Amino acid sequence: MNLDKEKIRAENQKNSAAHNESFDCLSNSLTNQGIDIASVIQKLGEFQVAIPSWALGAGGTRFGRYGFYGEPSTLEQKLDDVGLLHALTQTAGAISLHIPWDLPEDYKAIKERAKSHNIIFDAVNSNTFQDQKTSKVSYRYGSLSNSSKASRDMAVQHNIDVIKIGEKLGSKSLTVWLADGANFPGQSNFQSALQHTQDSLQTIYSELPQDWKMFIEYKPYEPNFYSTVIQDWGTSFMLANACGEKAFTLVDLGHHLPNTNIEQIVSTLMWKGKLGGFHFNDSKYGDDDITVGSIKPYALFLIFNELVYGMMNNPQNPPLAWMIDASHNIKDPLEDLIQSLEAIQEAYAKALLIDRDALKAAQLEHDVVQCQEILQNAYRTDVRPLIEKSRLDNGGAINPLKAYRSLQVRNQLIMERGKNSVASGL
Ligand code: RM4
Ligand code: MN
Ligand code: MN
Repeated sequence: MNLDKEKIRAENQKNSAAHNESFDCLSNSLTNQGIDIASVIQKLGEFQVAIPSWALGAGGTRFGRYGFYGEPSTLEQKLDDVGLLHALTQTAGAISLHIPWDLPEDYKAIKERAKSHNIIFDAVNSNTFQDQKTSKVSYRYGSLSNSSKASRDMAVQHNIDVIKIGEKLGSKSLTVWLADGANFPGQSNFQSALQHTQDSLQTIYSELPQDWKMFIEYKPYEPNFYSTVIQDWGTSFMLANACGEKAFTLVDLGHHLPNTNIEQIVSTLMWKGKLGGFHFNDSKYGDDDITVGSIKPYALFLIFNELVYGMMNNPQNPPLAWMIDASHNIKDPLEDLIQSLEAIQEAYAKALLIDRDALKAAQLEHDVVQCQEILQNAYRTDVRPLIEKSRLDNGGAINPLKAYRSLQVRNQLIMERGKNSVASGL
């Protein structure tokens, strides 16, 4: 289905009085503080986040999966869902595909469909954590790191195939996330596993088109519970350096041990010009993949503080590929993604409000109290009217969630697709 612009406009009519009132009030107060509101609103509009194809259906856990009615069961329908999100929010202008969950059949039709929704193809993700029915060998004991050459070769070839698929769609980057590791001490030799991984990544890298990037994602545990080959940012950074200047580290917010200072990792990588991609989600314990900002919104704000600082001060770091990597069992996936997009925009907007000159001065004076005041003054500002304004200016909904419900989008999807359609993926 397509969301008619007229319908969104009609929804906005209902909310415009309340929006205008809160926007006027906030813009007066921010202008008095010397903030250039127009530039903040423009930056918010430019900030586009890719939606992963696997977040459009309900995710599962190892205890089961509760599907959601009207899930997209084809790649075309997944594109339609991202199109709906983009029409409402104007911030979801890209999709990230996972191969082979999303194998395109008719490339021309797929590209046209994406174009009709005004969405582009972001990073393509390879999958060497599941054996396919046609696989001749297994990833049971690893893929790029496997001690068996046959398994490594198959994983390398898969990544090269994924690049080829991405090229046909107009993607410009490959994300490699490895499940490789060990479940028990002694199971594998750490150094050989790392050496094999480096060799395999270098082979894949040598097949990367000139204008492409490779993102290397790290994760400390799961599905292996004793060790993961690319366990942390340092390992990813080291491998990216071993590959070359088109290889970068990818930070996924859920891929850290509890209480890790993620903002400091972000800062270090940007300073080195090696932060390439970013996966948003939130978590309480591990890689929980729940709605962005639902558990630790202040941590997200502090991360955005470093991202904004890096975008302003680190020309050595290329523009980042932003993606939501969330998926869970309970909510309507589209409502969940709308909430995540809102949380991302909110943290970004707050980080844009930080008075950076004042912060620098307070840091140099060692005025610790003032440093905290400056950060928290930005954090405590209710920036939602700015986000509403940016969406409104770009043809989106003032309140996407309200509009989604009032336009009965899910009911229409169920009518089109049937109640029991199931999305491919996790
Ligand atoms: C992993 C990781 C990857 C994602 C898979 C589905 O934990 O976050 O980015 O591709 O999950
Ligand atoms: Mn991820
Ligand atoms: Mn993950």
